[in-house]
Amino acid sequence: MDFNKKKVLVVGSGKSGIAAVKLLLAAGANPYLQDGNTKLTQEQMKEKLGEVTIGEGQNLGFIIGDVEEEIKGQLDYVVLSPGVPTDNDFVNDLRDRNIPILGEIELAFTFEQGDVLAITGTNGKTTTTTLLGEIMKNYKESIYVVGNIGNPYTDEVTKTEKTSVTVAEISSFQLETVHSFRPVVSAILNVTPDHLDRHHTMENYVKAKEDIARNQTKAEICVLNYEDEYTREFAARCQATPVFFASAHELEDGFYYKDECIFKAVAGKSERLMNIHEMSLLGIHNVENVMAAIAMADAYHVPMDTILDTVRKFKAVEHRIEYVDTKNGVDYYNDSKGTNPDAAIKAVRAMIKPTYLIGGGYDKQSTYDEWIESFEGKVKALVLLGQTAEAIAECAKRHGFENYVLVDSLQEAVDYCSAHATEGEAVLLSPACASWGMFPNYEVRGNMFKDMVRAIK
Ligand code: UMA
Repeated sequence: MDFNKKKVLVVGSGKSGIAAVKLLLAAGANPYLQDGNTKLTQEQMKEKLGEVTIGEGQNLGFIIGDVEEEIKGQLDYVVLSPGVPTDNDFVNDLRDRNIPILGEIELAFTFEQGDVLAITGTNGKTTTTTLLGEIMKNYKESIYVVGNIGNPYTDEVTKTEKTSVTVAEISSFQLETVHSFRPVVSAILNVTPDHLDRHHTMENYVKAKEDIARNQTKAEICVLNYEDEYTREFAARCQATPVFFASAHELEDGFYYKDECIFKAVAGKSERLMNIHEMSLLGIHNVENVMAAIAMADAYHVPMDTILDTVRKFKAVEHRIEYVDTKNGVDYYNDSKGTNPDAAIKAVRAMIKPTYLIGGGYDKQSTYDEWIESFEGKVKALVLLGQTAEAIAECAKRHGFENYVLVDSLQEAVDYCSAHATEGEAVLLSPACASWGMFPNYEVRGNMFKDMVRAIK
């Protein structure tokens, strides 16, 4: 795709939009950076962009709020940031004008020179992507770890070369706007209800996830979770060759977990790879993430010794059931990345001690019943904040869980827990909700939590 001299509207001035504009400028395009947040100023947008080189005859425009008709009429392409809904009136209008609409991932991929290994799924993406990135770094020199993990693909792609490998964490938001994106190895880790405010139906959400493999062929691999009904069924329809991993079934072919060990099976013959106590990650969900990363690296012909050595050395990623500190005999864990009920259930399951659970946040129209049911006597008190606090409290009451308290801020939640939790108990921030509304993202929420915990006397 040639962007030279093309007029391109980049929607959203977050991380992705900023990186996309830089890439487009380097490619000779005339980008407009637009943001729907009318509280922003052009100065702030320029500040976010930092210093950029604008070539002779090249233009860079900044738009806050509505885009003028005249500009819309001249556009060659539109690039959407992942957070921009693809079906709002603004995007529909641009689509009706037959302007090609690409996501930031699609834009980056048109510049990709090497191979791409890509991971999606409702939960486990960041851990699997980080681990696979580490495995690849121990195998090859030029490895780029990009995408939803927090590092825009457009920021890295111009560094890629024929022999490099890009390991990409791809969200359902990002998959809605891919067209030619084609990983040599893909993975769908699991699909449970999430982001239904954006995708509206589970069907749309599943379809977005499946699109990670839409351009793959049988010569390429798609790693799938055998225990998840959506991904198991997808294997039959998948364009790529499916490779399963399973945490509760012994497989004839694929990777599976049995008797605390991970096995690789080929045509019914199993080879034991490792005992899970050799690794430091906790919980069966992490065994699945590890099996997915092993399966992907194996599909890319990385020697098994290199793969397993990396798995053994790998530590949990930040904000994912991350141990913070012990204060007055109480263990504090940060699971700010538990942004949906399924992820939060996994964190509750991984807790061993009676737990004060801090939850609530942005309303993605999730249901909380299964999360509350997973407490099983382990959660001593539920401390709720954010837009969803009351809905979660109602749900808890329906399930007979009455020991909840509503607070106005994260600081108040931490204060409540430190005042009530006693020696031998634990405090877990695992909100089951996104951070948006109260915090810019889950990282900020997690870091604030950690600072507050460290400040406890
Ligand atoms: N905006 C508009 N119009 C809209 C919506 C948003 O102009 O209709 C503007 C906002 O005012 C804001 C900007 O767009 O200025 C934000 O863009 P964005 O929401 O796409 O956020 P980025 O900073 O570009 O970060 C995105 C991902 N964010 C989302 O998908 C919401 C990051 O994933 C990702 O790390 C980053 O690109 C780099 O690829 C975060 C995330 O929360 C971690 N992802 C969700 C999740 O994991 O559940 C999907």
